[in-house]
Amino acid sequence: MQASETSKTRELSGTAAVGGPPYRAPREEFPILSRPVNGRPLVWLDTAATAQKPRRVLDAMRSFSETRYANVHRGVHTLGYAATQAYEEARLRVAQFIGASGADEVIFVRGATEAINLVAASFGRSFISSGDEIIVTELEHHSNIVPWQLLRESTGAVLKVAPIADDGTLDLVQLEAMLGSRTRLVAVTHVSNVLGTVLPIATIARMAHAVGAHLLVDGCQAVPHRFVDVQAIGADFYAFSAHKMYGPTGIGVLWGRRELLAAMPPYQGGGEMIASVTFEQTTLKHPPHRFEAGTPPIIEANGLAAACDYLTDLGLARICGHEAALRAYALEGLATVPGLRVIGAGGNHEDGRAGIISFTMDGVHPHDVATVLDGSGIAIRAGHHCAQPLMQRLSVPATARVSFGLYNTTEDVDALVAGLGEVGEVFG
Ligand code: C6P
Repeated sequence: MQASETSKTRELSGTAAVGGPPYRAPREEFPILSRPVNGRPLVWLDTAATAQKPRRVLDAMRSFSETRYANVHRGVHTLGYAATQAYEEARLRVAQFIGASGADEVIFVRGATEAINLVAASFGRSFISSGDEIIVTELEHHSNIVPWQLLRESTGAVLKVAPIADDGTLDLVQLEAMLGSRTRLVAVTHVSNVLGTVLPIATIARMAHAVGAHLLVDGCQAVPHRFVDVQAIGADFYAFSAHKMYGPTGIGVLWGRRELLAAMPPYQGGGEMIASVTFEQTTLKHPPHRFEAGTPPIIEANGLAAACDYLTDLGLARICGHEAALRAYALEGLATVPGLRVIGAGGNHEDGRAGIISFTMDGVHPHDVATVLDGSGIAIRAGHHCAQPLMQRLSVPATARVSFGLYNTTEDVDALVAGLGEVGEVFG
C-alpha cells in the first residue's frame, strides 16, 4: 500500500498494460456516488449485488420516457412505432455487445434468475427426462441450483455437483469424469459471486459438447467486468441481469443458440407471444417473441442498451484490468488487518480472478463487519450471498464480501482498510 498517495485517479499498476490511455475511474458520472452516507463520502463496494447507474443510463431511460414511450408491437400510432423501433434496436445493441449471431437470439427477461428458470421450464421439460443428468458446480448461486431441483422433481432427472478445490477453483478432472452419455446439460457460473473465481468456459464447453450435452452459463458477474463473446466461448445459453452491469433492475437477458430456441416451447403464455389465437388453438410466434409474453420492460430495455454502449465505450479490457489491479491492491491492504482471513483466494491462487473478495474476521460476525463499515459510509455485503452450498463447502456460515466496479478507486480500498481497522478496535 502506498498510503501517502491519495489521488482518486491514481493509475494502478497493470491497468495500462491492456492498451489505450490510462484508466480513470469515472466516479463523477454516477450521481449517487456524490451523496454522503452517515456523514462520509459513499464508498460503494457492493457492485456484485447491484451496480450504481451512470448518468448516461439514467438519461437514456428518461429521454425515452419523455419522447418515445408507448407499448411495443401493438399500436399503429406514431409513438407505438417509435417505441417498438427503440425496443428492437435495444435488442440488437445487446446482441452485438455479447457477440450473438443475431438479435433474434436475445430474449428479454426479468433478470438472470428468470433466464435460468426459462431454460429449466422450457428446454428442461422438453429435452430432459427421467435419469438424464444435469451438472452444476459447488460455486453456484441459488438461481443456478433451485431451478434444476424443481426440474428434477418434475422429470426425475439427476442433479450432479462438480466439486471445487479448497482455493475455490473448479476441479476440471472431476467434472470431466462426471460427464457421460446421460448428461444433457452443464450449468455453470462464469464468475463466482462469492470468490471471484473465473471458470474456463471454453474448456467446459468442449467437454460438455464432447458427450453431446449443452452448456448454460450464468454470466451475471462476468458481463459487466470482462469482454464476453457468447459464441466464441462455446456457450449454448447465457444468462445475465442488467442491474449488475450499470443498467436498470427489472430486465435481464437470456441468450440462446437460434436452433435451440426454435425447438423450445414457450415458458409463459399471454399477449404478444402469439401469431393467432382461437379457443381451439394458438399459433406461436418465433423466438425471441415466443418467450416474451405480456408487456415487456420497455423503458428498461433502453437503459440496458445504454449500459452496453457505456461499457463498450469505456472498454471492457480496461475495466477488467482496472478491477484486477484494485483486487491486487486490496489483497495487500487486507493482509495488514489483524485477524482477517481471505476465503478461497489469495497467495498462489489468484489466477486472474474478478474483483470480488470474501473474508472473515476472527471473533466478529460478518454482519457486524458490514454494520461498522456502514457507519463510515462503506457499503459491503455480508451473509451467504445466495450461495449456501458454497458456504458449507468452505466451512463458513457467512462471509463479508467486497466487490469492485468500474467506478472504484484505490482511495475506496484505503477507506475500506481503515474501516476494517476500526472494526478490529470496536470488537477488541
Ligand atoms: N447475485 C449477489 O449479491 P438476479 O437476482 O436474477 O438479478 O441475479 C441472480 C444471480 C445469479 N447468478 C449470480 C452469479 C449472481 O451473482 C446473482 C445475483 C447478487 O451476489 C444478489 S444475491
